[in-house]
Amino acid sequence: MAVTQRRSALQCADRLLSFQAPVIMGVLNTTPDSFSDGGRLYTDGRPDPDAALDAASAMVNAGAAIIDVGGESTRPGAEPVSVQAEMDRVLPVVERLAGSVDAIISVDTSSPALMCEAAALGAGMLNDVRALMREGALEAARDTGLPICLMHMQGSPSTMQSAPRYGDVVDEVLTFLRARVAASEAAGISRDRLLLDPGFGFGKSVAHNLRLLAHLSRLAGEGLPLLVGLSRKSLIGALTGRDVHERLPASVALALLAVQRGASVVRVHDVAATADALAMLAALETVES
Ligand code: 9MG
Repeated sequence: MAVTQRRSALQCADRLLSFQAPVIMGVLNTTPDSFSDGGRLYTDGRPDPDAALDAASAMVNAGAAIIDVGGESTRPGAEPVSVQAEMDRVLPVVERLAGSVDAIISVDTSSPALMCEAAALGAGMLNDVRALMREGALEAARDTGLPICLMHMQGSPSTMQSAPRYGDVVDEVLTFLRARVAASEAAGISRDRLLLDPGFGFGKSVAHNLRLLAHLSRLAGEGLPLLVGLSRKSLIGALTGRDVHERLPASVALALLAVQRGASVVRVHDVAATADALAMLAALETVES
């Protein structure tokens, strides 16, 4: 039987990210229209780097090892944003955070220009919901030298939830991610810089999301760290009837379920509550069964 070798750490610019314990990635949206916390970091209609620093520091103090800074809303139905608008939102925040927070700064972008500029300002990771499919993204990401999260999405944010269709969602996500790993390697990005993400909620029905979560260990079997984002997503609304601001308990439960099924990194809004839940899991794992 093949034994999957799991990586124990990842070099993220000048910081080492250890996978000895599950990693929490805190979400920092610089968008005015994000689905759960849009506009929170705005003062007088502009992104406020000091407010971003306060929010990031609070997440780091609560247990986040990565802060994911995004300037494009990818909620279902979101309209595309110009690269310039995305850069204007994200770069001042990356510049303010890098060197000031004790965490890796990840940049959630598909834009090659933003990848390069953010890396030059001190970002330590790239998170691309389009898996480096935009023209020039493979080369830009390669040249940053940073680790990259490749995520699966069916369609685009503006239309992806209208009628997602799969034969077998797990097989198709796996096939797509393998192809993107191969494309990355062909472009000169070594496999040991990559993380994989099934893209919960990105062109998936509730049934698709549940099936992916149930079979997450198959994706973990690829031997690359798995990053999973389920926090406050619409499947929770569909299954509980809860509004986006009432989804903390279910979000924490899903983070725990994902880690139990092989996720190395959980992308969350509610860092402190997630850290407490993961501490309970870690305590349980110290007991011999
Ligand atoms: C930006 N973004 C929103 N949801 C996400 C998810 O589930 N995974 C990743 N990698 N990025 C996400």
